[in-house]
This record gives sequence, structure tokens and C-alpha cells, in this order.
Amino acid sequence: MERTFLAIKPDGVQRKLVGEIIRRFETKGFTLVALKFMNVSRELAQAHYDVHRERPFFASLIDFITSGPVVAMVWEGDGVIASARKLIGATNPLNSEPGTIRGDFGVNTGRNIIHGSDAPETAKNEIALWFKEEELVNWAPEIKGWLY
Ligand code: 3AN
Repeated sequence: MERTFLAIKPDGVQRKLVGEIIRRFETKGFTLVALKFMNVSRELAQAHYDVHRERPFFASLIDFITSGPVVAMVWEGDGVIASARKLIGATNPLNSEPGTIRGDFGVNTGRNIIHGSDAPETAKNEIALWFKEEELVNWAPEIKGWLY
């Protein structure tokens, strides 16, 4: 079963969107596997955004993601990586459709409320970076069976 890493960024937390965002993934039918409310160290932020190290916005990206608490989560389900990206919406607020999280709540490219892994390999690496194996909850198969 596929898993993805999602993080509600400091702007999403400050704007009290945590419940609204979690509700969207729950009602879609995905399964919560791990969740923690935490401050992000600069080391973790830099490791998470390592692919953007050379980009001009890297320093401001690190400042922003470490500026306040985030909600780090792992979600599971069929096609959850691509589906979560769809529910989140495009990075550029002018391209994020109404009905998506960014389309409904965001107007800024940098302060875009939520992060979602973009591919299976990234999801695997990000889950391992943010969570210890024992923090991932295994749902009992009979409960999971209600959905799939
Ligand atoms: P996404 O979060 O939609 O996967 P990425 O992976 O291209 O977008 O970029 C990672 C993060 O870097 C974005 N969430 C956004 O906060 C920031 N970012 C991307 N492009 C820009 C930009 N042109 N200016 C400022 N920040 C940016």
C-alpha cells in the first residue's frame, strides 16, 4: 500500500487550517499512519529541501519552514502520492484550482500551506527523514479491510 509524507507548514498552522486539511484527506478515504506537531530544526529543514539548495529562494524557504510549528504526517492509500498532490493543488497560486487546498486558501508561492511528496522515491526518503519506523502505526488488517 502506497504512503506519502505531508506537512502542514507554519502558515497553515497559524491560520488554524489543521483540522480542515486533515478532514480533506480523511474524507477522501486515506488512512492516517503517523502524525506529530513539532518545531523543525534548520538541519531537518535543509535535509528536507536539499534538492532546492542552489535555488535563489532556498534561504527564505528554510527561514519560513523553521519559523513556527508544523504538522508532519504520513498518509496511506491507493495512489495517495499523486492524489494528495491533486488535493493540494499547484505550487503557483495562479495555477491552483479552486477546490484544492492551495486554490481555496493560498495566494502566495512561498507560503503555500502544505507540502506533499512528489514521487514514490521522494515519499520513501521523506518519511524516513521525518519519522522513526516505530512512529508509523500499523492499522489492524480487519479495520483496513473496511476500506480496501
Ligand atoms: P511543491 O511544494 O508544490 O512540491 P516545489 O517542490 O517545487 O513545490 O518547491 C518546494 C517549495 O519551495 C514550495 N512549496 C515553495 O514553498 C518553495 N518555492 C518553490 N518555488 C518557489 C519560488 N519561485 N519562490 C519562492 N519559493 C518557492
